[in-house]
Amino acid sequence: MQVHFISDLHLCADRPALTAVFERYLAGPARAAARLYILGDLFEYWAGDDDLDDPLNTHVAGLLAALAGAGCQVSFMPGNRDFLIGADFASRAGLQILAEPARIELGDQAFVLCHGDSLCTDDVAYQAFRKQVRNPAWQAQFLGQPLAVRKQIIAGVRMKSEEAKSEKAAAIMDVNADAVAALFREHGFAPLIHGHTHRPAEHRLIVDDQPCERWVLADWREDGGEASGEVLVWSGGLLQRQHLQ
Ligand code: LP5
Ligand code: MN
Repeated sequence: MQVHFISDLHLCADRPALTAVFERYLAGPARAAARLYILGDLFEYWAGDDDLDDPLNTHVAGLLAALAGAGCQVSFMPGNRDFLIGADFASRAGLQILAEPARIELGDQAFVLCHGDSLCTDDVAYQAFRKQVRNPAWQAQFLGQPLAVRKQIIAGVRMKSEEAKSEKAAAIMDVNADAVAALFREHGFAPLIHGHTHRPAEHRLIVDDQPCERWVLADWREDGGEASGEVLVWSGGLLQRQHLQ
C-alpha cells in the first residue's frame, strides 16, 4: 500500500505547466496511492467556495474527484493561502478536510501532519495576521463580502506579504525549534510531516532524549514555462521522495 503527501502546489491560472504536472501526477503515480494527503497551499489563494465556477477551480476539483472515484481517499489540510476552502469544495472534489495538526496511523506507524505555518512562531507579524484571519467571526464577515471585493483585498494582502517577506530575515520564516519540540511532545514524538517553508529536508533531532524526524515537503514550481513537483511516498514502512514533471 502507498500513501502520498504533497503540499505547496500554489496552483493558479497563470501557471498552466504546473497544472499539467498535477494532471499527470493524478492520472499516473497517484493511482497507486490508497490515500493522498494534501497538506495545504494546493491553490495560490482561495477566496471562498463561491469561486468554484472559476475554470481552474472547477478543473482541479474534477481531477481530485476522479482520483477519489478511482478509490483513493483524499484529505486536504488548510494552508495559509487556502484555509477558506470549505464544505462545497470538499464535496465537489470528493475529499475530506482535515484540521491541523492531525495524527494519522499508517500500518503500525503514527505520523503528525500540519501545513507548517503554525510552527513559524518567530514571524510575529505573520502570526498576528494568522490569528486574525483564522478567527471564525472574521471569516464570516470576510465571506459576506462580494467575491470581486474579496479578490481585490487578497491581491492587496499578497502584495503586502511579498513586501514584508523581502524585509524579513530568512531564519524568521523557518520553523521555531521550541514550537517543533512542543508538537513532538504533544504527539508522543511521532514523525512530523509538513510543508509551507519551501525548504525540503529530513531533519533528525533529539527532543527530551527521544529521536524525532521532521520531513519537510517541497514546493511545486513553474519557472519560464518549465514546471516540476514532488510527492513524498510512504510504502513498506519507508518514506521516499518522488520527483514529478
Ligand atoms: O504564503 P507565503 O509563503 O508567500 O507567505 C506566508 C505569509 N503570508 C501570507 C499571506 C498570503 O501569502 C497571501 C494571502 C493569501 C490569501 C488568503 C485568503 C483569504 C485571506 C484574506 C486576507 C484579508 O500568509 C508571510 C510569512 C511567510 O508565509 C513565511 O512564513 O512571512 O506573512 C506575511 O508576510 C504577513 C505580514 O508579515 C503581515 C501581514 C501583511 C498583510 C496586512 C494586510 C492588512 C489587511 C488586513 C485584513 C485582515
Ligand atoms: Mn504556506
